[in-house]
Amino acid sequence: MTQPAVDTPAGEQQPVNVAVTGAAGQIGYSLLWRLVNGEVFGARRVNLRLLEVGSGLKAAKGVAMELMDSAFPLLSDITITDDPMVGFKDAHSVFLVGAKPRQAGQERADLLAANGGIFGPQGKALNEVASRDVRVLVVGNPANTNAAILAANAPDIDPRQITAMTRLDHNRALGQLAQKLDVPVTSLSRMTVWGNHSASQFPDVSELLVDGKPAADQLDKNWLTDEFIPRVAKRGAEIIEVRGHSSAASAASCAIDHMRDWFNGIPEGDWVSVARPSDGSYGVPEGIVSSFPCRLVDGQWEIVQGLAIDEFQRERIDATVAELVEEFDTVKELGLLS
Ligand code: NAX
Repeated sequence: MTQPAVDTPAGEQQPVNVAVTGAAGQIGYSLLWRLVNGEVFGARRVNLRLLEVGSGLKAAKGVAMELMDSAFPLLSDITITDDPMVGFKDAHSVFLVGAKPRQAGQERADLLAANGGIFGPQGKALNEVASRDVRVLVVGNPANTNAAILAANAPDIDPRQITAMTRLDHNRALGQLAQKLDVPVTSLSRMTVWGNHSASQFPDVSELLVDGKPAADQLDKNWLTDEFIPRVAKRGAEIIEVRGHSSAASAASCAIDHMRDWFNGIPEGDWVSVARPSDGSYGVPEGIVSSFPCRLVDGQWEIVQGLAIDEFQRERIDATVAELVEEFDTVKELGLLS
């Protein structure tokens, strides 16, 4: 279903095709408005593809109606569909937000299998119809392993173009640190989150800089291990307890940060946390989608090399990677990687 285009000024650049799954969900409702306001794709006009399951199509239509009512000059066209082959056609930027939530009492393997039923076919569709330079961000949980399934099912797309979101964990860490150090977040650089977007993740301040100077001596070790690391790792559960719903606006905002940086670059000398297929760096097995410190090189997220890893870091990285390996082995046994 295609909505009539909102009038747009003639742009000099080609429009960008942006697909969002889970478009009628709560993250989608915060995300979509910021995809058409120019902050990610600059002055390029945007063709939005809203993907939903059948039962979500009516609500997606309502969201599209509100987008039209907002009269964004850069919004060119909206397509609403439940078919990834339609939604991903020639897509340049893809946000995979829709996923199967964990049911009460559900085994992890069953959750992985249910999501494999979504991300396997979506990977195949991307492989077949997306633009060859497509940039993909998986938000739907379990995000890392969903991205691994996706990458395995899209063999013709460079695995570096398939990422999962740990930018929310990264930004949560920056928020906590800025408060503790009483500085603006803009004073902080070189924060790293390693591993899985789960409670096993390792928010690591070993390389953190405050106004360009090492921050580690300004932070108490006990505060880091007993308060900071668990608070960042369990922030999602804390938000649910206090707000009564899972993180939505913050997740959307961090998805915007991730894709904006991917299209526009990050400050010289800094890095951000990106979950991408491992190339074996820092002892993380290849194929596993793990969070790493990453910089952009020729438009691709490359893992920052040569960081010294001490015993404490090694233990924490190994623990979160072990969880990812277990998830990867499960989806492999379930035949979801091809
Ligand atoms: P909602 O339940 O509000 O929305 C999800 C939407 O996805 C629903 O409208 C549903 O119909 C749709 N959907 C399901 N399967 C689909 C498919 N195959 N194709 C298209 N649409 C489909 O969830 P919301 O709060 O928006 O969260 C979405 C996902 O983000 C969840 O998996 C959630 O766990 C995950 N999160 C990931 C975060 C991260 O940092 N990586 C943080 C926030 C969030 O928890």
